[in-house]
Amino acid sequence: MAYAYDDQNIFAKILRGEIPNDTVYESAHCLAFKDISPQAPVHVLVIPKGAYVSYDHFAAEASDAEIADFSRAIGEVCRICGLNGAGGEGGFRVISNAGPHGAQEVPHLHMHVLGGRPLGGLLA
Ligand code: DGP
Repeated sequence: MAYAYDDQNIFAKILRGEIPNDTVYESAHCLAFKDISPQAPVHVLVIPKGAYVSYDHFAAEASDAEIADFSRAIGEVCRICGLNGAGGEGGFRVISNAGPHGAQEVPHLHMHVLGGRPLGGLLA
């Protein structure tokens, strides 16, 4: 299927430097910045620099380099923010909303990285 990307979405504007962001991490293919409306002590959004609407779009059309970089970026954000999912104390959640059923607000692929408190059950 064809994926339509709206280059006027707020994250496209952040990537173009048209609106500011609080950057946590940047790599060749990704930018990670603090969510404007944090739901936890750590709430970072990791986005690819490429024009992808959602994870299925990204998986279908991104290069292997972009996919690897995105995966590494999420791990780097966890490391930078002191989140550790490998047992013991703490932990985190990575989630990506897509489309109307996923309650996606911004139509540019983003992973929410949440942590710093017990997050409770996944489904409300
Ligand atoms: P979602 O529902 O998954 O599309 O979440 C979009 C998130 O983007 C939401 O948690 C709030 C955040 N957000 C919206 N506008 C801005 C913005 O201008 N700057 C930042 N940093 N975050 C934003």
